Amino acid sequence: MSAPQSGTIIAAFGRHYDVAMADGSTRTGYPRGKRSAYACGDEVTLSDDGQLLGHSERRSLLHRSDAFREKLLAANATQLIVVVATEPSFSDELISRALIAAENQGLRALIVLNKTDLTDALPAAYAVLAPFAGLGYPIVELSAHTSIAPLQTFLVGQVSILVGQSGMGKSTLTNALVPAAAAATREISAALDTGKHTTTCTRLYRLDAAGSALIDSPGLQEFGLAHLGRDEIAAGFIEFQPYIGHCRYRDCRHQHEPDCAIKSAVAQGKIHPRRLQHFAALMDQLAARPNY
Ligand SMILES: Nc1nc2c(ncn2[C@@H]2O[C@H](COP(=O)(O)OP(=O)(O)O)[C@@H](O)[C@H]2O)c(=O)[nH]1
Ligand SMILES: [Mg+2]
Ligand SMILES: [Zn+2]
Repeated sequence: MSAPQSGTIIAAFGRHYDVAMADGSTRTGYPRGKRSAYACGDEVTLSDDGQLLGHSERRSLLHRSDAFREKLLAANATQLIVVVATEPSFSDELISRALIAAENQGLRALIVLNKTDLTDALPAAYAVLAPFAGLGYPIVELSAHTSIAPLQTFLVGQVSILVGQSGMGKSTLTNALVPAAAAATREISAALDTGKHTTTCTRLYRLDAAGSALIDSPGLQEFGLAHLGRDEIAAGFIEFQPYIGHCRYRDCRHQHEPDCAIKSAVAQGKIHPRRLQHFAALMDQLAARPNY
């Protein structure tokens, strides 16, 4: 037996992983035990016979969860990119949730508004994005069919994960940014045609030799944050921070309590009402949790 080798997980499937090894080869890794505790982006050690022996300490870990299960999205990402589009319509609550997850893990965050070629739908998209535009999150407008140039400078030196509802154009963006991704997509559709099962979860693509990388994740309709507590959720609303601790009640939920600093800030136009609605929805979910 030779010594275990180290590598990086570049694709996470249900029960196995693709691991890019230092020598440039790709090997398949299998977790020990039933529960998969690895994510795309994890730096792992692999035994001779393909067992995953562990991962190094994560600089970040993105996951989403509901009351019943938790799903790891990516390890060691440095930037989260929420992809929305002029069409179909998208959920601004999902944007807030993704941003909270990013803030919680200390990731940079930005929003891509894709499909700007569909100009009729632009005003509506701008209106939905307005609450985020004022918060300092960059909003990069582009048409993935035409040019991905506006996004490129944001990717340099970052390990970026694309998240968003399906149909927003994440895969189109990835294919435009990474020629190898386009090839993988073709392989997958070919495999699907022949009836083979190829459920890709999340995939990491290297963008350059300096370590910039892009992670494409499958579309998500929900971004559950059941693994975060009340204070962690509140901390994810960056514009709330100056007001936190200034409500009359220490345990203020910022809903119906008197002398609420957050509600006052909303009334004064300093916090967008949609953002307080998103916060309230998260608090309701938290309260409905079995063991809260
Ligand atoms: N008009 C237009 N359509 C686009 C653009 N980018 C992607 N699409 C289309 O949107 C659909 C969903 O794209 P896809 O990349 O599969 O979205 P994903 O589910 O987020 O990965 C596809 O039919 C794409 O061709 C764009 O810039 N303009
Ligand atoms: Mg896709
Ligand atoms: Zn309050």
